[in-house]
Parts: sequence; C-alpha cells; structure tokens
Amino acid sequence: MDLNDKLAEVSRLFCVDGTYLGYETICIGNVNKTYEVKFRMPDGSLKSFLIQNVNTYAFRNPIQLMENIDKVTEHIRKKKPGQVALHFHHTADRKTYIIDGDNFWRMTNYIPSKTYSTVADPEIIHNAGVAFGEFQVQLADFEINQLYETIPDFHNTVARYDQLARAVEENPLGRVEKVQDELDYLLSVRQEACRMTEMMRAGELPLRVTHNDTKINNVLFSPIDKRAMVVVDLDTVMPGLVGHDFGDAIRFAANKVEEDSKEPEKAGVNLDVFRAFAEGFLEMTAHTLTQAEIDTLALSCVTLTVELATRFLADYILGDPYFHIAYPDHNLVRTRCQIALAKDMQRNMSSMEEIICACTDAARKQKE
Ligand code: GN1
Ligand code: MG
Repeated sequence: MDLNDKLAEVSRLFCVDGTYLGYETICIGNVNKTYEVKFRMPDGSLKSFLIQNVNTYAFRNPIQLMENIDKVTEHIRKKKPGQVALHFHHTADRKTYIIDGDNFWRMTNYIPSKTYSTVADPEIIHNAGVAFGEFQVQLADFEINQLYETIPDFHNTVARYDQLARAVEENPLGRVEKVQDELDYLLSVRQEACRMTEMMRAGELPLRVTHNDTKINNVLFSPIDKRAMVVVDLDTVMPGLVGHDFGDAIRFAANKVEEDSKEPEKAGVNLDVFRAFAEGFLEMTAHTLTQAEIDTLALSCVTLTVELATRFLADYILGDPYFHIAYPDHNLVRTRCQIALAKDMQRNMSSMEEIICACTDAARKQKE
C-alpha cells in the first residue's frame, strides 16, 4: 500500500468522517515522521489533522510513551484549562494508536501556528524560554514515578560516551578512521561533559519532570503575533535535570547556524539569544531552582551540545540507524557542527555564567 492510501486508512481508523484529500510531509524532527492530512468535512469545510509514524527503533515501547503523554497533558490541562493543546484521536476501541507491523501511528488535531528553527528576535526567544520554563513549573508537582523512561539513559552523558565507545569498537563500516579528530575532541572534554551526570548520581542535582527535547521548533507560536501557544513533542518527557531542558534549548536556538550546517566554522553561541532565552526561562523557574542547578545552567549548554555530538557520531559510525539522514554524511556534518558550537560555548563560559547570574537576580527581585 502506498503512503497516501496508508494515511487515508489510518485516518479512517481514527474515525475521521470526511473525504480524504491528500497529505503533506512536515519536515520537522529527526526521529518520527510527521504528515499533515487534509480532509473535506461533511459540512463542506476543509480541515487538517496531524498523523505521526513513531520511530519504534528509537522508542522501543511506544505504548508506554503514549501513556506518559496522556498523563502529562491531562496534568497540564487541569492547570491551565482552555489552553491550546494537542488532542489525540481515538480508534473505535478507544486506543490512541494503531500498530501495524513495525509502524506505530497516532493522530492529533492540527494547530494553525508558526514554528521557528533559526530566529534571533529577542521577544520570540524570550517567549520560548517562558514556555519551556512554565512547562517545568506546571509539572513540578507531577509524581515522577508515574512516568516510564521512554528512552532509558536518554540524557545520561556517561552512558552516551559508553555507547560511542561501543560504536567505535564495532566499527562496522570502517568509518572510525575518518573521525579521529572528532573522537579526540570528544574524549578530551569527557570529564566536563559528564559532570552533571556525576552530580546527579551524587544527589547534588534534583530530578524533575523535564521535556528533554527543547528545540525551539517544539514550541508552537501564534500565527499572528509573537506569543508562544503550546509546547509539543512530549515523547521524551521523563525524569531529568533542569539543565537538560535549558542546555538543549540553547544548543539549538542560540547557535548562529542550523544544527546541521555544513559550515561549522560559522557555528557559535549568540549571546543575545542566550540572554533572551535565559531571561524568559528563569523568570518562570528561578524561584524553584537550587543554587547548584543555577550554577550548572551554563555548563548544561556545553554538556548537551557535546552529548548530542557523541550521539550523532555514534550513529554515523554505526551506519545511521537512529537519526533520519538526508544524505550519506549527514550525521558527520551534524557532529562537526555540534563540536564547533561546544568549543565556542567553552570560550564563552564566563559570559554565559554572568548572564545567568544577572537573569536569576532580576527574576528573584521581581518575585519579592
Ligand atoms: C531528535 O526528532 P527530534 O528532532 O524531535 C532527538 C533529540 C535530538 C534532536 C537533534 C527522541 O529530536 O534528542 O536533540 O533529534 N530525539 C530523540 O536534532 O532522540
Ligand atoms: Mg523530539
């Protein structure tokens, strides 16, 4: 069955009672596949929905993942009734998914919105910081043990280094010879990159419910103004560190180029974007964070950037089983760009720390 027929069938199983008109692929996300499906409804109106094919190589237990999302969205809905939200469609037997072979389908409402991948407008960045900060605050009283670990050790940097070491040992395609410089750099920063994981193990950083995939394009913005409407992509909501969300957001939004730029020499941290995001994020969270958490926010940016470089590189070495690629060396290009960004972040560490301090002070004063 071709994709078009498959999407029509999936929509039917999710009880959409209109005439299927066709689909468009949404090119966001390196793991799941997302499609906008279009319908003519019985009343004659045109309506879109989103269908996702969840990557079951990455998410080994997608049913647990859907349970997590159900609980988390319900918790947030209660805190903020009436807020724009994603709603999952149900099949006739009340399931939020369809399993067919290796495919795992789900369907949601389509929210007309704007998303940004590269953006330097401080108001938009600030609002993204507020959105991710608010997301954490809304889940502060969510019982952590209710959540399945959808991808075990997702932001365990020590485990990510171990996975890289195993990939290097396997070296199934002989690619290791080509990436010695990248490996050397990553090994040279191992201790620094693993510090937060060590602190977590030592009980020096508290576990919270975190989003864990805070790319700015996981915030849906209003189509007409600069308001952030809703945080999406809740697949990796799990127990984590506040820095996982802060660091990953900066890694993506504050980079001067896209995360897979072929010009790594242009990669670097834009401190204005860093400041705007930190302001928004800390406005929401500063009063709830411990000093140790605040002290590790700048470090978290290097940590998450280096960690993702180890993930991209391990995937490249293994022949790209995890991240979707658009061309053969895509994961190597991504690795190089993350490494260049991490190096620039290391150079800017003291500026980033100063900004965090200033934003924390300002946020705390505002609360007084
Ligand atoms: C993946 O698929 P997407 O774009 O939401 C990955 C993130 C990475 C990101 C890098 C489940 O996210 O951890 O930071 O690619 N998600 C998963 O672009 O592995
Ligand atoms: Mg994601």
